[in-house]
Amino acid sequence: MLGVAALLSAVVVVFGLTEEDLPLFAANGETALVQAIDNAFAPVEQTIVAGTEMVWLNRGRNDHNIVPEDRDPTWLFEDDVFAPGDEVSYVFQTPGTYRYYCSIHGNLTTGMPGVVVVTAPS
Ligand SMILES: [Cu+2]
Repeated sequence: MLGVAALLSAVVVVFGLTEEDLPLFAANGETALVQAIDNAFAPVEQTIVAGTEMVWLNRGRNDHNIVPEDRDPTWLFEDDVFAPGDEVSYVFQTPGTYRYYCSIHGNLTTGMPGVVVVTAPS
């Protein structure tokens, strides 16, 4: 029995509690929209269920970009600029809080910050 308990705790350590290790949820076919206007994201904060495709649409007259807080290239577009009328999208599969900003018009605290809050499916 002790062996089982030790094994279980080893599994918990291996599949620990960091954000990276939370489960991936498959795309669910739903979309949510954030508009980039001049110069802000609207809404600034968007909450979605994991598996939802986030779409950013540039409704302004300026170019914008989306730079992740952690500069993790696995979830976005760090060096991409999207022009007026263009859109970019990404399916968030892992619950968490994803802060970003437009580096053309600000940083995480001023100018054009945004955040996507991804919750686990119920
Ligand atoms: Cu911008």
